[in-house]
Amino acid sequence: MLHRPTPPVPAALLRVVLLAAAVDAAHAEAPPRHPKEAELLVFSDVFQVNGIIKSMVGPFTTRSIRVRPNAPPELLWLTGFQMEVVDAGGLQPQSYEFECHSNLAWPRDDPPGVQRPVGQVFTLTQGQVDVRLPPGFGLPSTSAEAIVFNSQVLNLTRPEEQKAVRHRARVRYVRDADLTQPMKPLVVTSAYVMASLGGEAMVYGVADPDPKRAAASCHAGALPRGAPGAQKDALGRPFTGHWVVEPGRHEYRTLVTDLMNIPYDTTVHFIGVHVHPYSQSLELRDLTTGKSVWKSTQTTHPDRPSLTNIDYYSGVEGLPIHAGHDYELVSVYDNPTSDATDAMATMFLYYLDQKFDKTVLAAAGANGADTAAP
Ligand SMILES: [Cu+2]
Repeated sequence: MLHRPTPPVPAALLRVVLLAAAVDAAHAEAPPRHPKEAELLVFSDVFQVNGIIKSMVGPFTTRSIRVRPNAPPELLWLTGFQMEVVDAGGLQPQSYEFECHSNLAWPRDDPPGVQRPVGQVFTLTQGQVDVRLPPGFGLPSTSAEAIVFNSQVLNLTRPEEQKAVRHRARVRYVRDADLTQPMKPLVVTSAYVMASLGGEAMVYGVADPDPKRAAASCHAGALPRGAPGAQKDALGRPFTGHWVVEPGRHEYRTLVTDLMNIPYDTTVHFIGVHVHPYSQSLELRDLTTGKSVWKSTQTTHPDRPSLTNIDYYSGVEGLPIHAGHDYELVSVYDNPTSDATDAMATMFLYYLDQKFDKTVLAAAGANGADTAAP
């Protein structure tokens, strides 16, 4: 998980479904493209797959990219991201079972006058490999920024496999200069489920929770082998966003109010979801109202640990979100095997940026603000 501190569809909702039978298909559905949308093609290095590669620990590529490398600096709107697994030559489609995740991230330093809460631009995961913001919405950027492309290979299903594959991704964007109507700016924040590594269930960041918050207590869990270390909450207690899932069905909760850090009442127009195989659902709940904000469901192949679908949200109308409310994430995993597996459960929330000032970014671009990659 890459975090900095450490989508008109009919009505408001568009569910994107990649059928179980289509795990090797080239395309999932995404919302309609913007009439002026362009794409940048990006390739990972060649990944050699020799047997099983667990989640989050396989070979990966990290590289800085410029969306319009040879053009003068200008204001751009990032509108979507799509990936395919291909052979080493870059042309022949291969199974999505070789996709762990593909990320686009902002450079380490934001342009002057711009503050982005998390580093994420877009994250794709096996089961959710083709996403687009709703029509008329974008993530503002400048062509002078070196955006970071990161892609990691996976193989949970083919122990005998000996194969070289690459990830081929498309970064979707619209030039501000091509617009006839202004884009609505979105900003990304995130929320993720965590396990307590302190030996007992704890509420993230809260020492003495009231009963409502106490119900969103992180379960006591363990780090999978090879996973990076723990992160500490404001009270110095260890947690992890990547935990071990024992056989059977489990429900995990986390209080995510502080992680989301919503600065004002606004609306969410896109939610990307990152989970691992055997995840069944991930729901964002408003603890203040007691209502569900949105729930994503997932499908794992009936015979093997391969995600065939992860729902995401992309809506023009949006989902109201409030600065003074408490929120929890509820993740359900059902591990049908007799062995432990591992989990992550993250929502990337894209809310309407009410403070966006186009002139600030335009000025940064015009000055050629050459931002460094992490
Ligand atoms: Cu993960």
